[in-house]
Amino acid sequence: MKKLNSNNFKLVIQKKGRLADDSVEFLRSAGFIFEAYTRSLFTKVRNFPLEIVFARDDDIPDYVQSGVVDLGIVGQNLLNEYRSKVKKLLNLQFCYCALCLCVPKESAVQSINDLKGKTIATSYPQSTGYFLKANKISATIRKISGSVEISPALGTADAIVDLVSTGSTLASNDLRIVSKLYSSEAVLICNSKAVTQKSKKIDELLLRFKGVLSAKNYKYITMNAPIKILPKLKKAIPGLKSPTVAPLAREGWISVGSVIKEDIFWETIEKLKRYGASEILVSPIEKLII
Ligand code: PRT
Ligand code: ZN
Repeated sequence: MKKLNSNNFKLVIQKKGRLADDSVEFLRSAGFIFEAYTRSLFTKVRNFPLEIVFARDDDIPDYVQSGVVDLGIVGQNLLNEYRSKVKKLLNLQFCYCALCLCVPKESAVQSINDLKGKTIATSYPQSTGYFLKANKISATIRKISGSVEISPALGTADAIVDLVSTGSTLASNDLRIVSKLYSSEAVLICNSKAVTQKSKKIDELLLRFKGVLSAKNYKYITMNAPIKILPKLKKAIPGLKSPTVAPLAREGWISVGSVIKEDIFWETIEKLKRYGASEILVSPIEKLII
């Protein structure tokens, strides 16, 4: 039987499920080359001294906290639920969802204050407990491990606390959201000792991961424009530093290139067009080291 080498640098990801494919894709986009056989317990990264361990997501916070592995990728929801003593290093911007308190559409419950004395079914009993306590509401928590959304229809609960992402499960079960307990996304976590003992390796990894995330949040644009509108363009493109400007064969015209943030992308493009820029070319960025 193949065994994990206890001296190697290790990162655990979900073996199968909603986090699994995106975690593999994220690691590959950070430049790591590895096989992701679903039947093996772990795999070696070929071009970096790192072993990737595959596990059930519920076990990930514990593996990292106990030091069985150095790092892990897991939903923030599990950290909140287990109150794990691990260090969160980075939000990874995938697997977005929210833990929500929901009731049947026709329920008389309008706000969380109406939950007094009611029964709430959930796979997140700790998070639900903290939430009720913080809001000084006394209600019964019924812990179940799956298909939480059918509990009200079965008559076993008045409300549920469950993860919601698209909202389609709620809609198909005639449920509505009363309150959001917290938002969640995939996060990179680290064993608290490894943070100091293996800081050089962790920094190397973080540089790669941040490069991937920055690239996701930026685009590269180039455009042609009359030189006289350059001051206006510079103002409109709050680029990383200053834009690249090159003369064009056409008299009085220049080519301008810059990195631009995704979230202000459309409003900036509109401005650029209005000012007189043309042939605006937009390209994705593979990695961006700031
Ligand atoms: O086998 P293992 O224990 O590893 O996996 P699992 O079955 O416990 O977890 P899995 O794969 O379902 O989810 C892994 C992680 O994905 C969660 O811990 C969250 O961090 C994240 N995530 C993101 C979600 C969802 N979105 C999500 N929508 N996890 C579960 N859901 C479920 C939710 O419970 C509900 O049943 O999807 C349904 C609602 O989805 P929508 O899209 O209809 O709103
Ligand atoms: Zn799980």
